[in-house]
Order: sequence, then structure tokens, then C-alpha cells
Amino acid sequence: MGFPNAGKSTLVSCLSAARPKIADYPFTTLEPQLGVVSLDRFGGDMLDSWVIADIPGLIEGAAGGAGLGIQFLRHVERTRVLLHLVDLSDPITEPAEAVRIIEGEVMAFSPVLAAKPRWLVATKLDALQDEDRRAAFEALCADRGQKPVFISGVTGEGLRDLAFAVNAMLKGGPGFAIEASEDWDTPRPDRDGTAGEIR
Ligand SMILES: Nc1nc2c(ncn2[C@@H]2O[C@H](COP(=O)(O)OP(=O)(O)O)[C@@H](O)[C@H]2O)c(=O)[nH]1
Ligand SMILES: [Mg+2]
Repeated sequence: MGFPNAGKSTLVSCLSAARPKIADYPFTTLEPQLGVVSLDRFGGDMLDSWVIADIPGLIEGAAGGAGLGIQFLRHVERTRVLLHLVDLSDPITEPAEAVRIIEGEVMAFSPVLAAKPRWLVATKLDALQDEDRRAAFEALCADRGQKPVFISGVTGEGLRDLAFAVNAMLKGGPGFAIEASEDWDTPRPDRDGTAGEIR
């Protein structure tokens, strides 16, 4: 999930054989598209695979019916983890703002979705202009106990790690959650092994 143009369909096309329409204008994706992500593609085991769903972009006001994306959110209520894509090359919207808007819509729309593990994924790393964006994204991730994930559909950077981490998480591993701290006084959202769970 993410804003229109965040790179969602590109990610699906890089990870799977699905070929959703990709274009430099909002709302290219009009209906959810599914793809099978086989780790085979990244040098992993042929038998390890998971399904990714591409959904239309969300915009501010989506929970109230603006745009298209919200109609499809109910289709993703069966997913185990939400990948929230944040376009790091966006010169206008800061990562924190982009995340705040999308999360607000998801929470307003569905407590079921809001309770799911969500991982932030920074996209278009190849087109990053402003290093402050990278630092801001890293800070956001740190706040949530998540390792920062950076990808590029152009260079392919980060795609293999993402494919493996989702696969591992679906098998009960921590995914991108930062390891439980040794400090037992500090409650961690990932203690029970469901990891990636975000406050
Ligand atoms: N430079 C760069 N452009 C990208 C990347 N991923 C997507 N884009 C471009 O961003 C635009 C929107 O991509 P798309 O995947 O359709 O976004 P969606 O609306 O979130 O599905 C298209 O012009 C893509 O070619 C990336 O990793 N790097
Ligand atoms: Mg799309």
C-alpha cells in the first residue's frame, strides 16, 4: 500500500511474474493484482513462495471514500503483512508525512488492517535526491523497532532481502523487526515472535 505512484506495481512486477500496469500518473492500478513471489528467482528454494497483492494507491480522505484505493483495502484484510511503500524521491511529501497520512486512512478504515504487521519500505532509492529523506526514513523505522528497508525497481537493490524477509516472517520469523532487546524491562512489540508488529 502507499500513495499513488509510490512504486507498488513496480515492486510487484519486480518480485513476481505478474505484470500490473506501471505509469507515471496516479491510479494506474484500478484493481488488485496478485503475483507469486518465488524465492527461486533470487537464488532461494524453489518451494518457498508467497503471494503479493498490488492495490490501488491511497490518498488523504480515502477512508471517507476519496480515490479508489479504499474499496480494495477490504480485499487485503486476509494478508499477513502490509508493505507500506514510501517514495523517497518525492520532493514534496516528507516520509513522516506520507506515512502519517496513509496510516491515518488505514486506521480510520479498518481496525483489522490497522492491527496487522506493517513494514515501511522506502522505494526509488536510485532517484533519491535529498539525503535528509533517507535519514528521516531511518528515524521513522527506528521509532517502530523496524530495520529500514530500501529498494529500487531500477537497480534491483533491496528486492532480494525483501523477498526473503517476507518469506521468513510468514514462516514465523522476525522479518524486519529489530531483535528483541536484552533489556527485559523494555517491552518490545516483537517479543512473541509475530514481529514486524508495529505499535
Ligand atoms: N527511478 C525509479 N522510478 C520508479 C521506481 N519504482 C517505480 N518507479 C516509477 O514511478 C512511477 C509509478 O510507478 P508504479 O509502480 O506505477 O506506482 P504505483 O502507482 O504505486 O503502482 C512509474 O513511472 C515508475 O516507472 C524505482 O524504484 N525507481
Ligand atoms: Mg499501481
